[in-house]
Amino acid sequence: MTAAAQLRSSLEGLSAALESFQFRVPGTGQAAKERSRAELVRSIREYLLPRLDDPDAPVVAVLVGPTGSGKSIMLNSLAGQRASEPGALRPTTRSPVVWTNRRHARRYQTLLGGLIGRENSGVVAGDDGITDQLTVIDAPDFDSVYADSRVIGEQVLAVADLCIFVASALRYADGAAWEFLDQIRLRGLPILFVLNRLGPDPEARKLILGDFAAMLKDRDLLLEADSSLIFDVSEQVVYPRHGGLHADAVAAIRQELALISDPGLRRAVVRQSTEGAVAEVIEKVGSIVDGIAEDRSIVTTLHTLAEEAYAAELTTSKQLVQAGSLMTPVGVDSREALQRELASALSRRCGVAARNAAAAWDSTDEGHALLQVADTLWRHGAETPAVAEGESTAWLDAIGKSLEATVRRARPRRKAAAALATALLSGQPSEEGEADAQAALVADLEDRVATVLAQDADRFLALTQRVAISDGLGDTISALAAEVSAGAGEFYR
Ligand SMILES: Nc1nc2c(ncn2[C@@H]2O[C@H](COP(=O)(O)OP(=O)(O)OP(=O)(O)O)[C@@H](O)[C@H]2O)c(=O)[nH]1
Ligand SMILES: [Mg+2]
Repeated sequence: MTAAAQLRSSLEGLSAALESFQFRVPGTGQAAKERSRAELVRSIREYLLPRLDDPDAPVVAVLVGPTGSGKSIMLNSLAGQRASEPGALRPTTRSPVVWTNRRHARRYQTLLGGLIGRENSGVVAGDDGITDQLTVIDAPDFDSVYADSRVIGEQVLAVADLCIFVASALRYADGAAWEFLDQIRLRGLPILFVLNRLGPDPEARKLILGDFAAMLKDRDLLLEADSSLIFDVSEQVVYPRHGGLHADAVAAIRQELALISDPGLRRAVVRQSTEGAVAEVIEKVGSIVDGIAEDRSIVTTLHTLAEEAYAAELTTSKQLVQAGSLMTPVGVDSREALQRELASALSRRCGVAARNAAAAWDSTDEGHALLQVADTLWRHGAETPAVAEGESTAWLDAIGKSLEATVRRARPRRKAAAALATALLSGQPSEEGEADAQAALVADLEDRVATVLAQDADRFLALTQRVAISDGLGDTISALAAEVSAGAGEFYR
């Protein structure tokens, strides 16, 4: 197998393992854990695998930056056409716009899990020479009031080979931008910096550009605090015809992007961005594996808490049976009434166990959250009365059977059985019957209490099973990540 095929197949395996489960334990970290799992799958499935399959596909450059910095205007200026609608209302671009060559347009129809094709977005295809080897995507901002803007921005970033960061000279130093840039840097993406809307005063321009360059250098985003590494664009008229600036304003940026047509440079860019993406995947797998371990330990704890509550209740119930106080069979002499009373006593014990188990869960964050979705756990299960009914009938039948040898006729035997049951439930074994046989009947009752409790406990245990992540999956994922890492070592050697 070639190094590329090897890396590809280990990434496939890793992605499949990451898709084979979900973080289901509710509570504080769940949403974040699920998001990072999904992001990881996306960057493998939507970026790395297609990229490794087709290294000669156009380089994807993504325009990113704060809302209103001029990203859409920048795309229109590069394209010389109204590709993306710019606007005064913030934010304007709500879903990505792809500017590409007709030959490549089909590639992007299904990109980004259907994000493209929504209202006000889509694929704009033309025949500009620069798009032979380059596709530019205008992304939504990352800092607007719309939370989904940010999520979409991150998804677009995941498929990028290159970033064009557009900042506005009016406001280039704010927090959200740095946070976002950090994310890009972690991903190892090459970045071009554009400072837009600079004023005409040369002194002020020098100052602002120098300041911006120094800030980028401070954050390891530029090698040198050298303002010539930043593309400067003056505030100027936006042509209504194409919603962009005069071609001269972006000539230097276009020239830089045109270098991509050099196969060597393109390979280097793709290499840097895929290598960065692989490194990021491997790093993020670590926190997924930690998350799995965390979920597993929470599930074990909850499982144990429920088991302990039911085990404690079984002990108590057995003591009650021995003491003759599981129920008070006062005035109960008919078999039907006894059966009913015993069944409801068994359900009551389950109710006590359930309340204790739920209270134990409630004292933990995750247990509390699980109880929000399963609030019937505070009471005995809906099936429990029927199960209790069955067990109490079976116990009375067993008593009847034990009397078959001594009381031959059915009617008197029923009466005798009710009397013996009453005696046993009161903790006062009858003097007439055999002691051994009576002890066995008490033991049988204890077993039946255990059966009813166990089926009631199953509700708790089934719920923990439902949110549990299977044993060994964390190790499997770690091993697959190690394989990816080894494959990358070979491939990027
Ligand atoms: N006159 C002038 N206006 C500009 C210039 N650059 C940006 N603008 C203004 O900034 C506004 C926002 O530009 P857009 O290109 O829509 O900004 P954006 O970064 O795409 O914003 P979002 O889509 O919200 O993220 C435009 O409506 C223009 O009025 C410029 O060089 N000259
Ligand atoms: Mg825009």
